[in-house]
Amino acid sequence: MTATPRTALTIAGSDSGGGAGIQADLRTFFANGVHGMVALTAVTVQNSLGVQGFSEIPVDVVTGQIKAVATDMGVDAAKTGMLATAEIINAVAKTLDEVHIGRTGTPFVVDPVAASMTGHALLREEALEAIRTELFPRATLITPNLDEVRLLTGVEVTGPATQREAAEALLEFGSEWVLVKGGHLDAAQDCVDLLSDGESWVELSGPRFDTRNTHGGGDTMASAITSSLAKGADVPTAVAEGKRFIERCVAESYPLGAGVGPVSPFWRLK
Ligand code: PXL
Repeated sequence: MTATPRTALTIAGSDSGGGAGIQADLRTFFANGVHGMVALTAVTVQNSLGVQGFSEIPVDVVTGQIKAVATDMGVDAAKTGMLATAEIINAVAKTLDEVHIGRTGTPFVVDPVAASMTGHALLREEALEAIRTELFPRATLITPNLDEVRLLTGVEVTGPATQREAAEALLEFGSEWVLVKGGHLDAAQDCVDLLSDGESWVELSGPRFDTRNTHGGGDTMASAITSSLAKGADVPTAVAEGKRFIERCVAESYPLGAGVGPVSPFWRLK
């Protein structure tokens, strides 16, 4: 018999194109040697050119999936991606408490997915408030990109000072840690992410790669961090490992379809 690997749960939507959403999460968990499990929240219709629409999963089916895996198989770390509606967010938050995911329990990463890279909304507008009030206070770590920072706080990040201001504003919502990702900043600069729990401040700097194929990048980074947390890393270590992982995935991204191709964890398997 083989030893059972650590487990990670993604609560997120499906990308029919296979590059983002649960597909990105599962391939990242797999590449990191973690057994991935899913609570599907929505099914998007999309390809490399963008999202054509989506349909959400009934709320009791979303929460049922979480309870089913948590009560039997056990969850070493969990993350959320696309959650679609306030109704799903509220029900997920309540269920996470029941199975002791988040807060002082199992490490819990919230990637506050609001829109696809091409600008298609993946979250109904009134759901933003539920992310702030229901999910952030339960989160070990939240991982917004700069568009999500603007939506959530109104802060327009243009450099180190506003990046810190954004992190402080986000921590007010009650997560333990925040990672303000700088990937969408000035294209001429290195890619600098800022991690903080309000006391320690860590700048993570890395190269920026010249590619248009970055579909699924945010999901892949959050899943890589979740994989490390599932294996017992502390948050600063998990984020540093996630950053190194996503850099390679962006460096080895590939074209697929006429639009934006996916980042890729295949290098890990070579
Ligand atoms: O990358 C954000 C994202 C998350 N989840 C789903 C998506 C996307 C982007 O398109 O489709 C299902």
